[in-house]
Amino acid sequence: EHTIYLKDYAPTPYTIVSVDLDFGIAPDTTKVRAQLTIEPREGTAAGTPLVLDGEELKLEEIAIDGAPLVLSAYAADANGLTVVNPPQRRFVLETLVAITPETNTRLMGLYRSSGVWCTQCEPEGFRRITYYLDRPDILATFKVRMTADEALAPVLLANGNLVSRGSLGNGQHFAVWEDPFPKPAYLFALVAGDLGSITDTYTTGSGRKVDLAIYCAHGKEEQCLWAMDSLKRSMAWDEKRFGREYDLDVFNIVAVSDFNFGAMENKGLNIFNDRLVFARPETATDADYESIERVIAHEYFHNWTGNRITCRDWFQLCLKEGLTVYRDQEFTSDERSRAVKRISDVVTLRATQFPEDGGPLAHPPRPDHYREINNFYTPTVYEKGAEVVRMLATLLGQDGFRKGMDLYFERHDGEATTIEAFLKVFEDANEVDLTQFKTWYLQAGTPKVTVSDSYDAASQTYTLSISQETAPTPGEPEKSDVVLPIKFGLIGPNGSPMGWSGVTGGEVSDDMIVLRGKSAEITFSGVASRPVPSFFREFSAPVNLETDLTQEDRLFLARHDSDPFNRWQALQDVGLALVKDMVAGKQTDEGAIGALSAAMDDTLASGSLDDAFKALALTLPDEQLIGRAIGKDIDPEAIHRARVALIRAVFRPLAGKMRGAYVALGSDAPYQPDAVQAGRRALRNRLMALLVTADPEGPALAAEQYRNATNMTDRFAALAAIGVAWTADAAPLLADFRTRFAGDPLVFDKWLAVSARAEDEGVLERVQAILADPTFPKNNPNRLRSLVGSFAMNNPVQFTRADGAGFRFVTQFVADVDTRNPQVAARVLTGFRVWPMLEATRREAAREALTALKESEGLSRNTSDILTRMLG
Ligand code: BAL
Ligand code: ZN
Repeated sequence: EHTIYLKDYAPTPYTIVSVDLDFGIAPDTTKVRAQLTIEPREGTAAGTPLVLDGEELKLEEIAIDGAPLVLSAYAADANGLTVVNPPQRRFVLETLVAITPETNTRLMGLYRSSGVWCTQCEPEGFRRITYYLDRPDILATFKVRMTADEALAPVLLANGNLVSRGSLGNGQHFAVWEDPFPKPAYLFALVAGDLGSITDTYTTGSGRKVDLAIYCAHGKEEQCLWAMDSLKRSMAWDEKRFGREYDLDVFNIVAVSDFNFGAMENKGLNIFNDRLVFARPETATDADYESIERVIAHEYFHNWTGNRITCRDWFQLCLKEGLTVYRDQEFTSDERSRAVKRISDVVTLRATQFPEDGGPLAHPPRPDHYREINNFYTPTVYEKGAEVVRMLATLLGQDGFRKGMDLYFERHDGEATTIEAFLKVFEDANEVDLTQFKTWYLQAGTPKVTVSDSYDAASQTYTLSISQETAPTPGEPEKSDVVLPIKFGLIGPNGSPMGWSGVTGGEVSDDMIVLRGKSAEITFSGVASRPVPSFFREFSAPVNLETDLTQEDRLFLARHDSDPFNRWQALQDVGLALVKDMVAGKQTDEGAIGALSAAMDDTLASGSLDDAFKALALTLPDEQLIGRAIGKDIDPEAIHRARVALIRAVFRPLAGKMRGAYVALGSDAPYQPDAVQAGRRALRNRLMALLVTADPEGPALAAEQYRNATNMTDRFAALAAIGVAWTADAAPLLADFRTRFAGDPLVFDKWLAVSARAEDEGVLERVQAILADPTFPKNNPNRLRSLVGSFAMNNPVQFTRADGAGFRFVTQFVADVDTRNPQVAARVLTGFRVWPMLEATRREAAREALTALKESEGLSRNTSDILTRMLG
């Protein structure tokens, strides 16, 4: 089978130095004339064929240096074009191909979305536009000419700077764009359509005036203002924090409705899924505003980490993605609250990456083989990749990290490079050895770190025994020890930090232990009384931690830890321990529940904690996290029941205070998406959601909030609480929501997502009916993911129904969508990754559904790759 290995990497015998493209854009058929200036590399033997990638292209002309090729000089097939005996000097290969964007439902290459021609080329879409060496180590300059009907496509955009444009007199017009920066083909982009826009300017630190524009469907212009604001703040932040300025005269963003990714960082022409551009208070939530800000920043930051310095091959994907996620996380931390951002990111990591790393699809941030690269745009490459960069910054300190980044930009600008080169700049800038650190990139799995402690009052010594262990993952039976930065502190009985006079047995600084080996025994001397330890402050490494802390110790940390992350974590741990006992049917520990209730009460009443933090602290671990903590033979229904029971036990006694706080948090201030207002709404909506579960008056309160809401954050929070719990108000409020926002597809997505997450048994039938409606947009990735993706990923009880109906529905959906959009199909299928952990009946039902799918004819490589790995 078609497996690609990192060890087989070799440069191509020929390289492309410049590209001239001429697009004749027209409905049904678009013609692409390409003139590729090609050179043999030094050492390429005469007679070495030139092999170009190409898919779904109709070759109409082919010539070298102006002379048409005879039939025997080339061969074209379903995978590409071979020129048998190319010249052994610089030459120009000219091809003319016909393509049909209108029938391109895969949304890779050039396609048409709501009338707009647009492209998606990462990772391997450019080969669906023209014959090319479609791999990231081929860096060429691009000049692009486009012609199109003036009325159908008044806007003509491509990468780089606009060189010329004009009318051709016959209803057609043209534009020429030139990108001076050599780039890989995956960063190519083109847009042609009838679009509105907003414009602005930004002047860089060195005085370059940049014209900014965001293009969108007519009528949506004012919904792009937040994205524009976010873009300008991103540009300023990258100058201040990383010394990186923008490098072209224009920066364009286009919002399109049909898009597989969230967005794409094409040089000077970012293309966005419109859900990550459009925002207004009536239709977008605070979470939407924050996502837009984050993704606008992420794509912009790619201009340096991804575009100026790109990847040598797709195995290095996390070189640009992990690093750029780290950068966007830092941006959000600086713009909003660092502690809240860190907690939210860890919640996401645990909800997406940990299950991947602990299941059948586990892979290292830098894999060493793949069958389908599209299946590696994963939480591991992105989120764990960011965690690895964060650990590097933690180990080296902010200054050391910045020195390394400066050297990275200086040394590798204009290159397609590797993780090895990335680590080398930090080694050289800081004179350290990162050989062992590299293991983080090469090995899958979430390490488990176990810590136990003992205190000897007579000698005033305190000893920690720390060890690490990573369980085997598919294809990796043996694991190496990783370098673990363990930020920590010792807390004395009065809640203050405790010092020590000496330390032996480990690598310890004031606030960090670095564990490199399998285990260490670290003894602190001069410790006057038994401390309570706090480990992995700021979640300083992506691990699972096991300690022998008691519930009392944890509640002590929740109150006294100077690290807000660990205060939050301590409450999570208390709740998790209780709910696990409840699932296991152990006698309810009333004392411990009362103590957690009191801690929640204190949190709510605190005058020093901010609202956004309180909202997170008042959230108990979700059902899927509880399932993973149990680890095997899990029964999602039992977990659901236990969690609901715990919420009632903890919060019912606080219901009166919570209602009071809920009322007090109400505000008439006009909506602003800033962190302070958003935090206030987050806390108020958290209280509302808890009351829906814990207080008989809760559902009525939520329904009233729904009706009176003046912004989508409050309206959607109420709808979600009611719709997911499927109370008596759910059906009428969902119906109201649907008609109230009919005609807004992004709000329809919210309706779909809540509809799919309802916890009652009828949900599957309703989801099937929604999908079967002939008006349902069956080719739009956002709609499909909102409905079926939400069901498979976020409805843990009904997706895993013991009768297997949830599983069968999803596999049948995958088989159907796979024929049109394999990327969407494969992504939804990953929802099955929980299956090996389920109890036997559900596990067998899942196996049957997956096995039946495997027997379908003609599955895409995307889907069959996931399926094969899923079944092990
Ligand atoms: N490069 C694909 C979209 C993103 O990660 O920015
Ligand atoms: Zn990215």
